[in-house]
Amino acid sequence: MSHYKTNLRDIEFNLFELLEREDVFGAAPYSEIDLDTAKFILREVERLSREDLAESFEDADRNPPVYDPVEKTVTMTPSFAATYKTWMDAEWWRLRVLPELGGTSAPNSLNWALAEFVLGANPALWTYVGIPTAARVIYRHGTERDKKIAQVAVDNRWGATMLLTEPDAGSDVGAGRTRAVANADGTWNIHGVKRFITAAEHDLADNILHLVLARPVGVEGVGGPGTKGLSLFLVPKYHFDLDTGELTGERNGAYATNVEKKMGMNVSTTCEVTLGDDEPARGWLLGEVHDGIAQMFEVIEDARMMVGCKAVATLSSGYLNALEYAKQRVQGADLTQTSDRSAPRVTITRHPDVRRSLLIQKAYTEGMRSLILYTASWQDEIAVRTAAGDDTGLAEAVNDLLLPIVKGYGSERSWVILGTESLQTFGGSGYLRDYPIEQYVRDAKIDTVYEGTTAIQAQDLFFRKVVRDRSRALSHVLGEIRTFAGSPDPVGDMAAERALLAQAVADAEAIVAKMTGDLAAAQDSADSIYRVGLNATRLLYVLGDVVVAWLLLRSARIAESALASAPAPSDIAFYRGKVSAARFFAREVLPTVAAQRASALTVDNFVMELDEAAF
Ligand code: ST9
Repeated sequence: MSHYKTNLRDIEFNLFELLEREDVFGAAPYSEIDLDTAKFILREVERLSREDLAESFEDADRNPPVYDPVEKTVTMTPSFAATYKTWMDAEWWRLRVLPELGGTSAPNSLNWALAEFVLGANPALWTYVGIPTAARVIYRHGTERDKKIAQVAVDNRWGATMLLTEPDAGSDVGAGRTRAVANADGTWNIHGVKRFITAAEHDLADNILHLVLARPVGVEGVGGPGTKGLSLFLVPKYHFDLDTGELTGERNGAYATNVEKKMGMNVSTTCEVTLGDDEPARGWLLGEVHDGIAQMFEVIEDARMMVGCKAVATLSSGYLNALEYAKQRVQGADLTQTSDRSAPRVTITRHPDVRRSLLIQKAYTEGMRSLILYTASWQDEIAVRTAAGDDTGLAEAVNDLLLPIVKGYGSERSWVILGTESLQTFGGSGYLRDYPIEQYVRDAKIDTVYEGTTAIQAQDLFFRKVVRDRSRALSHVLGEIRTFAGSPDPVGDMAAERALLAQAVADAEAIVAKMTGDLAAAQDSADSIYRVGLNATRLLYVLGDVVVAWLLLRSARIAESALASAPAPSDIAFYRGKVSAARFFAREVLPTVAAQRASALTVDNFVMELDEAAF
């Protein structure tokens, strides 16, 4: 039986009842994907993920890929290689490929809904299917030559990687030392060592296209210090004929010189890549312009969305596995009968603390699923507006604002809830390999780390997405939430929860005001910026909780209306669950925002002044 438990009903609720995607599906630029087609694809990918893609999840963890340090090659786990082939042959990945490259343009809201299934079934699979994203970025920024490379890579289903990180350049990408030297024939030779590179070596595809950040040397006006001195190069594992796309059989000098041993995601190879050591590593400058960090960030933004989606996909299956276990596990008597030693034993779903735990798992899972699909709906908006020639400024700003919340908040909350609530529901059994939860926890931890740590997401959120944006997107989103919180509820009885939401918005705004004030004060007293740094992750979590509470309460309002108008009997429990999850989240989580506000206002630089010896 599959480890993977899906929630297609909730995904459809989000797309069609909460986010009204039927207005977008079937219209330009998504005329090929109408509502019926979208529903069919959702059902197909849900089934494929649960029945087929999930199959190698456990085997590939226990029997990870084998690295040969002499040949510098990796032999993948056979069962996982079969899963990869199943997914590639199913062709659904082409919904993410640009139409210009032979793909079908599907709305991002649909694509991220599908991604949840794949990432929940077998999260590492996604890391080997980077080519749709890589090809999109190459096509957008490339010359005719680069577009041809993108086409060849898609047609031949090559692997793709992103090579940013180096041993001494992790969060600080601008500290990278990999160099690029121009050749007379227009190619470049790359020299350096990259670390923590996902999927940089495997035998799943005939070739791998590395997207490499390197610093050009010897060219006037480019290659300076920091991220702005980096350019992006296309460096294949094997050389190929640029006209025909055929592999020449000649190896390029980009080798996996180590594969890391890790806590989880064991089938996703994490490689050290040495470029240009014994043999030259030749590549092409993307678009013949030195704009590497901006180009790479288009890949990074996609990957950050992916990480948030992966985290929530795993939490969702973790919760549903815990729920199934709790419904069967008989242990102890009902709390009202504990003094009666002969009282019947009950399933643990009868115990208050288990109910609390299940409901918080459900609320975070469903609220963060809404967060991801809400963000994706802004990405749909950008595409629709672009196609119509309309201004995309606000849509882009809101998407940018939400991305660090999706990645940073989504990964942190998922990992913590998986470990403290989902695993805990199983008691001692959760610690065993008999159940998938222990692997979920191991596989999910990386989500808070790669693609920019939580601290990086928090800084990105405040400095770039709030301050640099002059709060345009933040004001828009908080304004929407305030309007919702203040509006009457025709059918439900959630006035108290809406009042909690209104208060939480005010608390969040007070934290932003405090941080903005500290930032302004840094002009006179530089160390005032430390206070901003001390509050940054707090703001990330607070805004995440506020947005998630809002989406849950909006969902509850829709569910209450549906319940008031005689829904299908099979839907009654679903809608009641939506209402209860929102109510519970509002009452449990929103009051904590006030406590965060109180703490935020008291942050003090004594933390920074403390002697290291005193830690
Ligand atoms: C990694 C791999 O962790 C994990 C693998 C996951 C699996 C991937 C799955 C596949 C997905 C698809 C992939 C396709 C191909 C690959 C497949 C691989 C499997 N938004 O603030 P400044 C830009 S990889 C947009 O001054 P600093 C912008 O151009 C490692 N752009 O920064 C800006 O210029 P301007 C992941 C942004 O102080 C310029 O950068 N590593 C954003 O110089 C400079 O900005 C990380 O994520 C943004 N949010 O540098 C690094 N931010 O201002 C984490 C910056 O003029 N570190 N730009 O617009 C950071 O993000 C740092 O904050 C820093 C700081 C490097 C940006």
